[in-house]
Amino acid sequence: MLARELRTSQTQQELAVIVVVEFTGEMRKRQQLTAAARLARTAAAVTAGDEDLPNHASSTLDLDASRAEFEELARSAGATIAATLVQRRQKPDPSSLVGQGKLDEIVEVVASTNASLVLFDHDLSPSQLRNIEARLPCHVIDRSQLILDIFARHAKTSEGQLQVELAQLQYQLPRLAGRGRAMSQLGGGIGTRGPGETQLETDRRKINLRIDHIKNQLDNVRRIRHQQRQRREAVPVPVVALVGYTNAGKSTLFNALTEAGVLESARMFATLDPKLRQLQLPSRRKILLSDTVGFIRNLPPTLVTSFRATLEEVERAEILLHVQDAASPIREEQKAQVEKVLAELAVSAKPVIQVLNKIDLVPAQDLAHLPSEREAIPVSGLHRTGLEQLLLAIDAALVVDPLVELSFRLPQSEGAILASLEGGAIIEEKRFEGNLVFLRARGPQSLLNRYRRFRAKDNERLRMVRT
Ligand SMILES: Nc1nc2c(ncn2[C@@H]2O[C@H](COP(=O)(O)OP(=O)(O)OP(=O)(O)O)[C@@H](O)[C@H]2O)c(=O)[nH]1
Ligand SMILES: [Mg+2]
Repeated sequence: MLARELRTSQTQQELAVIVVVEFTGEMRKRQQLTAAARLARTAAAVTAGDEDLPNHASSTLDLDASRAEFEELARSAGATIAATLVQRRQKPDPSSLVGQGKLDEIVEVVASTNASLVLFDHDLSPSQLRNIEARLPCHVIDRSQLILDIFARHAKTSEGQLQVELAQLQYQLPRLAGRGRAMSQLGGGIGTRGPGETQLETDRRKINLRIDHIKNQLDNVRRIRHQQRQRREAVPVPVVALVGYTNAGKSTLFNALTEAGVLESARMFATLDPKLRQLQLPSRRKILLSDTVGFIRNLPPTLVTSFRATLEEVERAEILLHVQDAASPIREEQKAQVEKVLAELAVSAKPVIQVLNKIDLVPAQDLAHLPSEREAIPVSGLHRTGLEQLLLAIDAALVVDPLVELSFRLPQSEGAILASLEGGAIIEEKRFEGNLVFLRARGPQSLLNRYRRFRAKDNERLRMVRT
């Protein structure tokens, strides 16, 4: 299949040289971003998280952390790391990104380690990619291509696979187009179609056809999803979406909360397709909990678009749980990155519950540096601690279908209704009066309203209940 040929997944079990680059000019931009994130902390934040961001971590720590993150990405893609080279410069070199001196060094290291792959922790323009490849006997893959490759490995449903393929093709196209132009000049006026066209131009046309085909298929898949959703919304169950940086522990927490068997993995991006499970809160109200794909800094824009379906649940969620890795040295930066993506999705006005996951990994003396329990709920998805407080916080934040208290008097023969009330509400009081049952129930308005015809008129109580 065309996508298989084009897919950049040459990375299986490959020996890779990693090149981590940091441009001091770009760092300044990142600091501005962190400052912007502080401003963006909206009044809507349920936990009123107003903790001050600490001064931006020193840039050395920054570089170490992003190097470790990229190495983990490379391993997720199946690469074995032969060597890591670090380059810091003021701004990117237009023709080779890293500059001639560094490129010479990369060539040497590739030769001495026999690496079959060079991975750049930065995107390369089509011409940079060509220039670097011209100097090397092996494949060169940039950051976006690597992330796409990992996405491709983890896409499980046909929708996910289509989305990844679309993103890969869209990423390939300009790179191929650049080379295609050069080739057609060599071809010399033979024309752009027909038997005389170059292989790359044929490829480009095939890619465009394939892109159109995938878009059609995706439209169909989405239409079906939309119909399923409408059916689901006939019985309104609010959606609560887990969001967060990749590897923060969203799927682990999702599992812990729902006991559902969703794939957990130490590899990054283990979740690519939306996961949705129903769950009952302490108030007996039901929610749909949605697990999502992890966010990462510099997510390729084509991916953000292609993964819209994954993030659709985020867009329609009533509450977001922002899961953070409390033990990560760059937690604040990861948080800012996630908030940036949320802002792009125009969902930053939604209530957000901040969750500090992996609290079990935080040494006691460091706990004081984290936001207080009032601002962010400490949990361990792995050890299943703090879950009760988290469920209570979700309950408190839920405004649709508020909790009400109502008394009923109904015949004992109405077994189905009794079971429905006892299953869906908290029974505060229950007594038998001959053939009748008196019940005082606290639960979701939608449920209690359904049986209003059995309201106990003599002792009527209908009031909002604080959760
Ligand atoms: N110690 C500890 N490890 C955890 C905890 N929660 C998750 N982990 C580990 O962190 C790793 C990543 O967990 P996942 O649940 O796959 O993370 P995720 O956020 O879903 O990752 P993506 O789907 O890739 O974005 C796994 O190795 C988990 O076992 C926790 O509370 N404590
Ligand atoms: Mg996951």
